Amino acid sequence: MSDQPKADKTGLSRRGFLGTAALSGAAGLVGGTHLPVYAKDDKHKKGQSAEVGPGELDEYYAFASGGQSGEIRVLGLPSMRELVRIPVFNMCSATGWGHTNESRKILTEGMLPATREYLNTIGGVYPNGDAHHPHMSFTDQTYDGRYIFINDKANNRVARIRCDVMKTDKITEIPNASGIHGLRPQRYPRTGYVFANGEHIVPLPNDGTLLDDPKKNFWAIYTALDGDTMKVAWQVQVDGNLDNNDTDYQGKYTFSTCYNSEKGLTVQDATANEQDWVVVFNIARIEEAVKNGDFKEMNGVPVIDGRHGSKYTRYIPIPNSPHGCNAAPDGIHVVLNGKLSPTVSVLDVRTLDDLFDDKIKPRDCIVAEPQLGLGPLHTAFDGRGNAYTTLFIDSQVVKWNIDKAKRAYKGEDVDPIIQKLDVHYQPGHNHTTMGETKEADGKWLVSLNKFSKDRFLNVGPLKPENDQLIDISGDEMKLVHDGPSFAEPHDMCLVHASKVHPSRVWKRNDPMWEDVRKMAEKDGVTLESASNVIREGNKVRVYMFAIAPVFSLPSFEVNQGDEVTVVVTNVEVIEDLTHGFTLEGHGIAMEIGPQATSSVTFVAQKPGVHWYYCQWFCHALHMEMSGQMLVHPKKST
Ligand code: K7E
Ligand code: CUA
Repeated sequence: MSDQPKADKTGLSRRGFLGTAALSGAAGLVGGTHLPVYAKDDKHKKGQSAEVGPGELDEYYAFASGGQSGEIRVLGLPSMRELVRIPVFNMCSATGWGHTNESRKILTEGMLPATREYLNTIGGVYPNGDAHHPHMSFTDQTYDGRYIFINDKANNRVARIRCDVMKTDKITEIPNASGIHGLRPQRYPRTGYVFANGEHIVPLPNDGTLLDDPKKNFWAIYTALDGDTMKVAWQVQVDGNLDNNDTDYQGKYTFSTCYNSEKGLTVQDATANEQDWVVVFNIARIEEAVKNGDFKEMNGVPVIDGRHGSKYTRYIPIPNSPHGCNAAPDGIHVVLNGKLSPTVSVLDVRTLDDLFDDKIKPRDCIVAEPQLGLGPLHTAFDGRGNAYTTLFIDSQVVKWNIDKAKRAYKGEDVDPIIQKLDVHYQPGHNHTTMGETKEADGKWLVSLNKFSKDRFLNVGPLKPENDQLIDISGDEMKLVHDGPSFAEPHDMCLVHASKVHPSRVWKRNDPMWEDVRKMAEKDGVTLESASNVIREGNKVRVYMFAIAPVFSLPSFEVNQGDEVTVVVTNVEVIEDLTHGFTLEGHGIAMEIGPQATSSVTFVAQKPGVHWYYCQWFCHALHMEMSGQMLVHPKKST
């Protein structure tokens, strides 16, 4: 680690910064350059191997959020090879996500009426999303391989991804809240609830009636969705704003940090207080409130008053503008990461019953507060009692021991810090293998660094981030791999491969194309053997199937102005034989996996011959897998 550039507290690489200044001074260059750092020995090869040979499989899936790209990326770990991308909140040129009827249904069905109205003015679906926090569903405190849930901060949504086919199947817009940020699935007994919080304070309801006096009129909302139905179960109105959240291992409490207890609208206002807080939500009491009607209904969901003095919440003061919120796999401790304070605060969940019964004071729930370094953002765990906290400003990951931190808090003369490792540069999230489950195995840690600066070939002003793989299996953390990533895997969830069981081909009765199957039945068409053009007024439905290297319809004819729906079924039964349907000049491309059906609807506006072709390489005669849509011009009257 010592041969790498060190970062200083301004967030600049000291070597990069000085190097730039020195070089541009000496050579009279404008802009300067960086000295490359070459790999020069194999010291990092000691410890466990991150090498996954050709044809070998990784031990873990990494589900990485795509940040502003709005998608999920699936990587293999420890190789860090990117395996697939799952479109979620984005539109996807390769798979047609956002264009096919199946995906547009998923993208619109869970939207609020006002949003749908707005979306009609921009093409019907949101083209973007800001995906931060992917987490797998749990059963009995560990991953169960059913779903990944992820938030969209940009457009206030929560999505669910089916792990059997690795596709998004539900998206819900969260009413009343703004800037859906923290997201965590319930760990016990199962998911269950998916908790998501709104980072930004807004009027309640946010309908234009209360636009001023934020301290009096603006609120943050904590939401519990039902992970099975993806409907909002309840919401809680709180003081301050909300940032990151987590849940306990017992199914009793869920927590969310607040960095803006001031309810300030500017940075100065929002950082004025020395302490903000973590809000603790009492799930059983809130469920009682829903049952007993102690709530206001707003946009169709029960909103419970959880402001100071409420029996449903408690506010525990935490220094200072805390950010990450991480429950340890011991099922007892929750780490609140201080951000503007060099400390993290450790909460013991066993104290919370007494806190809610008013037998103790909020700060009595804090059992350790080690000083770790500058800018603690997120903490991960190895299941051996150690914690790994990212220090954004110091550009380090610090390994520390929870028990020692507790002893130090009680006044014993022990240093909880075990090791600090430089990372490159400015880490946000970090994540350990299985580290948010009771099966935390302490093998690997990934540090998701926000800046790569000089670590990779220069690609211009917009650089990749750097996801670094760290071996934590031994006593010392060892940095073993730099992984450039583009805009911007924000967080990831590292799941042992034995937990996930994806299908090899689709099942023909998948609910994904239920609508199209019903439509075909009405039209008297069998999707698997279809070569039909059905006309109903100016609506035309074109059914075909795909088998390498042909579409069952080599051409079809429509009239200018017709609304055309093309339905393609891939009848291949073997693995990895994906077809596609791209219609030239119409902005239409869709993926059709083996045994899947996909459909798309458009208006045939341009008279002439328009070729369609298969865009997924499928056969030696893949280039020949094509056909023509003939559009007859409108008769002039
Ligand atoms: Cu730390 Cu959105 Cu996860 Cu950013 S939050 S780092
Ligand atoms: Cu079918 Cu390429």
